[in-house]
Parts: sequence; C-alpha cells; structure tokens
Amino acid sequence: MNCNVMNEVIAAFPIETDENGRLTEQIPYGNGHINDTFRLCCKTQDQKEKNFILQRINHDIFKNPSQLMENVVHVTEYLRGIIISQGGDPDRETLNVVKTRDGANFYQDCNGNDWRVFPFVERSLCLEKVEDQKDFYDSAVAFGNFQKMLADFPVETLHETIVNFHNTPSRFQDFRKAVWEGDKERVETAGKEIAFALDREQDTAVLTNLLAEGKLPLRVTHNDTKLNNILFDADTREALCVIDLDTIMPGLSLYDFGDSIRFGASTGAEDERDLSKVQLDLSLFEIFTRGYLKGCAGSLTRTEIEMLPMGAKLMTYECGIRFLADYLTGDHYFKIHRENHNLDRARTQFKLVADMEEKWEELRGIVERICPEI
Ligand code: ADP
Ligand code: GN1
Ligand code: MG
Repeated sequence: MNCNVMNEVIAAFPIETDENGRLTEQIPYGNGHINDTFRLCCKTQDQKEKNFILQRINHDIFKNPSQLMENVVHVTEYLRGIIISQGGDPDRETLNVVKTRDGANFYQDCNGNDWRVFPFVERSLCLEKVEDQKDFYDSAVAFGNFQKMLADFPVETLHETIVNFHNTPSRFQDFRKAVWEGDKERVETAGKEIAFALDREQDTAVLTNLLAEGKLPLRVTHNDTKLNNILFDADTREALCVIDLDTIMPGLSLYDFGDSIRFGASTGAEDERDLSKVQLDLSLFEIFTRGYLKGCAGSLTRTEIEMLPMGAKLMTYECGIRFLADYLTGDHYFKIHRENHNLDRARTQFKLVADMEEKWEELRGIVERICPEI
C-alpha cells in the first residue's frame, strides 16, 4: 500500500492524526478472505490508546459499495436501538460505522478504492476455531439472537449486495461453467473433487424449492456466520458482537445455521491438508443446534427445524464448489496464501459433506431429540 494513499485515506476520517493526537501504528489485521483489514492504533491528546478497524472493501466482489454501506449503516443503527432498549452496551454489542469528515459512510481514494472505518471493539477476542464447546454454544445463541433482533427490520430496504449469494442451484451453474472454462491442468488435478460435486446436483435445489413453495420463510439473515465473524468479550468470554455485515440480505435461517456448522463443527481447519483430521463433530453439531434454537427463541418453523441437517450439508457443499470453482478459474475471489489453497479448502468441505452423509441419521436424531415435537 502506497504510504501517501494510506495517509490520504486516514485523513478523510476523524481519527486522531492531527497535531495533538497521533497515529502510532497501522497493521494488517485478521484472517478474512475478502476485504483488506488494518488495525489503526492511535494516541489521543491525553495519551489514551484508541484503535480503529480500517477496511478496503473488495470492489471486485462488492460491485456497489455505496449500497453495501447503506445496508451496514441502516442495520447497525437499527441494532443500536434494540440493544439500548434492552439495557445493553451499543458500543460493544454491535459494529458502529465511523463516518468520514464529510459525513459519508465510506471514502473513495485517488485510485478508486473504497474504505470504511469502525471503532475497534476493545477487550475482544476473535476465534479461528472452537477452543471450548461453550464458545461454540455462545456463538450459536448470538447468531440466532442476531436473526431474532432483525425479525422486524424493514427487509424491503436492504440491497442485495451479492445476487444469488446462497442460491445453491445458481452456484452449481457457476461451478459447471468453471469446469468447462477453467484451466485444463487444474481441471485434471481436481478430477475426483469435480466428480464428487457433479454427483450431488440433485441436492442443490432442496432449500430453494421449499422457499419457492412457500414452505420456508424468507428472513433477514447474516449469510456469513463463520466463528471468526463474531467477537467474544475477552473478560467474560461471552459472545459479544456479530461482525462482517457485508452480506446481510434476505435469506434462510438455514444458511446461517449451516455456514456456522461447516466452519465451527469441523474437527479440522477449513484449509487442513490432512483430511484424516477433518470430520463433523457430532457433539459440536448438537451444541450449536441447541444454542441456535435458544437464540432464535421459538421463531423457527417446524420445516426449518427439520431442515437443519440439510442446511449444514448444503452450505458446506456450496462453499466447497465455490472454492473449487475459484481454484479452477485462477483464484480471483478468495485470498490465497499458498499454492492450491482453494483446492485444499474445497477438499475439506467435500470431506465434511461425505461425513455428514454417513452420519445423516445421527444428525436427524440429534435434531429430533432436541425438538421432539417435530
Ligand atoms: P472479511 O470480510 O475480510 O472477513 P471482517 O469484517 O470479517 O473481514 O474483518 C476481518 C477481521 O478483523 C475479523 O475476523 C476480526 O478479527 C477483525 N475485526 C473486524 N472488525 C472488528 C472490530 N470492529 N473490532 C475488532 N476486531 C474487528
Ligand atoms: C468469505 O469474508 P469472510 O472471510 O468472512 C466469504 C464467505 C465464505 C467464507 C469461507 C462475501 O467470508 O461466503 O463462506 O469466505 N464471503 C464472501 O471461509 O464471499
Ligand atoms: Mg470475516
């Protein structure tokens, strides 16, 4: 990053960089696959430390940053109101957008890149994997509660930041195109994985069909409920704040449930190369299910509950075909940090799908045990 551009960006926000306050450090931050994130450390006039998150919005992926930021501001202001009415702390329990000095939601630099700033949530932790089952349970309650808090949000005001984001049949078409048009050598290397994905075409429309038939309700959902998209309180270790709000859109509760399971209930990392380490942990599946139902506080319908295992399987499969399509077409979407990174990621997702298929009756049994009425 050109230092002058960074200075230009930082100067656009009311951050302590004037003659009295000063910016002490700017460091690349976090493990997101999409945006470029920095932590800005500042010293205020009275020598207090104040931190911010500065992010370059990935505009190859988010084509309309203005609409995206409108969603984020609208949702976070709405959540602020609810958190205040419930006696919570709105500076820690939701993201808050720092407007530019001109009052805009984001800043476009001289190269056409779009930047936004959030106050850094202090004394918080971000987990890349489940370290303690309670963390996973708490994250489930928080994601369920997040959906519950947005139940009456005016959904018609939300922009669709990525069209067909969790439309699995549409993702499947993109995947098939990537197989046709992708790098020949890579298509050959990934022959086994491609066959695995193509074999499961018939599953792809299960949820979208139920939605079209009116059997599943459309809700305001987060759509990217990885464990590292939630902050925990470093003192109490309780789930504190749902972050990464770029994909808040109308969706299915099963998308949020499923995406959390695919990431958090795996015994291995998303990019683990040793597939013998990757399985679905049934006790984590159970714990997350209990927490999510608690957070949703009775709002899920019978069909949604019945479909929880399918949500987990389809979100894992969908993520797998997205990683694989990106590998085949040259790694332009997800950030990679090593050769074949996206292929490794696709392999873990498919390993998990296969394991879920083997454990299918157990998954259904767990849901039935938790909700005997279905
Ligand atoms: P991406 O879309 O690239 O995943 P995120 O918005 O998830 O970007 O941010 C990347 C990481 O930065 C998060 O996983 C978290 O560790 C950290 N982070 C983001 N926002 C905040 C915040 N307001 N306070 C503290 N940490 C944050
Ligand atoms: C991306 O931004 P991040 O890293 O939280 C992706 C998700 C994928 C996830 C896989 C906007 O999430 O859809 O499930 O990677 N986000 C976008 O780890 O595509
Ligand atoms: Mg993220």
